[in-house]
Amino acid sequence: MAYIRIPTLVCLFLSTILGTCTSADGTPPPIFVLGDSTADVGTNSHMPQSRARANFLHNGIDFPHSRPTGRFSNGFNSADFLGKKFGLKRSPEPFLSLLTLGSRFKKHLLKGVNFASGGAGLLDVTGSNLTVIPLSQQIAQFSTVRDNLTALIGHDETDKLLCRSLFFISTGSNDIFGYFVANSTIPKSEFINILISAYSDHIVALYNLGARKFGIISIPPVGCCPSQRLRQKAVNGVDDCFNPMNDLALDFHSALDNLLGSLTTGLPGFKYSLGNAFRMTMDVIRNPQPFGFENVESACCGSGHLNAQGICNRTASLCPDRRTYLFWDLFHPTMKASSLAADTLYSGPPIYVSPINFSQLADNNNQ
Ligand SMILES: *C1O[C@H](CO)[C@@H](O)[C@H](O)[C@H]1NC(C)=O
Ligand SMILES: *[C@@H]1O[C@H](CO)[C@@H](O)[C@H](O)[C@H]1NC(C)=O
Ligand SMILES: *[C@@H]1O[C@H](CO)[C@@H](O)[C@H](O)[C@H]1NC(C)=O
Ligand SMILES: *[C@@H]1O[C@H](CO)[C@@H](O)[C@H](O)[C@H]1NC(C)=O
Ligand SMILES: *[C@@H]1O[C@H](CO)[C@@H](O)[C@H](O)[C@H]1NC(C)=O
Repeated sequence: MAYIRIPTLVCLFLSTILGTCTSADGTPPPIFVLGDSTADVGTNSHMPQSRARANFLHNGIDFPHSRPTGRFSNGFNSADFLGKKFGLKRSPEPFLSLLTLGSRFKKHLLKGVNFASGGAGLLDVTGSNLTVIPLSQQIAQFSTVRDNLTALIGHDETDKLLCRSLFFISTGSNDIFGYFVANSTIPKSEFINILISAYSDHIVALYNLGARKFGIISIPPVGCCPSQRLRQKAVNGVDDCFNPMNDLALDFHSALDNLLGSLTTGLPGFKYSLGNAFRMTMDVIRNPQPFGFENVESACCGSGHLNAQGICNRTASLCPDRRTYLFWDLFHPTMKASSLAADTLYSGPPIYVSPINFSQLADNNNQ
């Protein structure tokens, strides 16, 4: 046989040089999701000992069949809406439920996996009191998935699959909550450095496992969530966002922006898109009407002042029109807010998502 076969090694070498991850047939990219409750689609429901769970009503009231699924939302969350943008029905399944799937494991694995765990953060200490899966452990789980993929389709195909996969990470809010709950004496700038250094380690670990395309969602104005408005009232006696927390979120965003820019030079083929959750949410809070929101201060589901003194559960009070609320419970956005966020991440302008948006991140013809 006298045909010339280009060795696989050369192809991989070339694709590294060119920094491209191509898909021959244009199939949607697999999606791997890591992070916290904004993206958890049932991880913590698999851990009965976890104190950060949402697998009970009124959570899930707007999910198909009004089913509580462990999502901290009245329905779908951002991971679901991002999944839809890339051709899935919703978010990929949680890692912990894939383990129970048996023979259907493979079919699901090839679409991607969701590792996000409510209460978790960048630091292992964050949420440790609640029993959650910190980011480092989520990455260890991803490493297992990579082994499973390798066993299914081999090394080369796994490398190719991961190269064109999207890795969405939504984390950091709980680290900031932790900083204030612990009344930490670490100076703020030093704390930001600790978080950014941890983020850098996590991204490099994922890169070393084959991840190339990162869709990163930074910290929203956590000081404006109903629970922190309560804190502001208690501490300073005024109705407003708790601004020290927002300042930290803002500083985190610029530090993360710098980090990602600098990682680009050291990691061949690394590609990212950074969603500015602070700015997108703040713009809605300052000017809610065009987005269809009528209440951007209270929780839709909860109890007490701003519906933020108690958690959302079956006996909590529920707002009449959930589509007009920004916040579902004392910490989390409504399904409507999550849908808007996903739209902006997918196709928004550079003020909200940069240097490219998530649709461009997935686009192989536009490297
Ligand atoms: C982001 O996404 C859209 C849709 O894919 C794309 O057409 C557009 O050029 C991007 N927007 C900006 C402002 O870069
Ligand atoms: C864990 O809980 C204990 C007691 O409830 C508290 O003193 C400690 O600060 C908490 N640690 C963290 C990291 O939140
Ligand atoms: C996935 O990989 C891990 C670690 O190699 C292994 O223990 C586990 O059995 C695999 N699961 C499946 C379903 O293949
Ligand atoms: C937090 O720490 C400061 C000084 O370190 C102290 O004055 C303040 O009372 C503490 N607040 C709480 C709620 O523990
Ligand atoms: C709901 O949560 C509140 C605290 O916010 C608690 O008092 C109440 O017992 C809970 N209801 C149920 C059914 O667990």
